[in-house]
Amino acid sequence: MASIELNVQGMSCGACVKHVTQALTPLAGVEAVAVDLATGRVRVTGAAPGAALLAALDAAGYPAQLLAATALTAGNTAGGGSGSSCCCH
Ligand SMILES: [Cu+2]
Repeated sequence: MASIELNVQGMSCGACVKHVTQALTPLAGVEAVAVDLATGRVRVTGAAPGAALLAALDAAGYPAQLLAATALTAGNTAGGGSGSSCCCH
């Protein structure tokens, strides 16, 4: 089973983890979603294309980059601000 690892920005609490999980789980080809809040990493198991995962996360308010499986150069993302405030409160 293939898996894709993502670096997800903006997750700061358990509710964010839930949001991210709920954004990814219904997508076609997603078998399992494992979120690591501490590192901001999400591992998606299944055949879902990375672009669909990124689009779903973006729509949910969590910009993400692919870490593995595809060399997508995320050079121009609006990063920088490591916000400590939670997006979902
Ligand atoms: Cu949160």
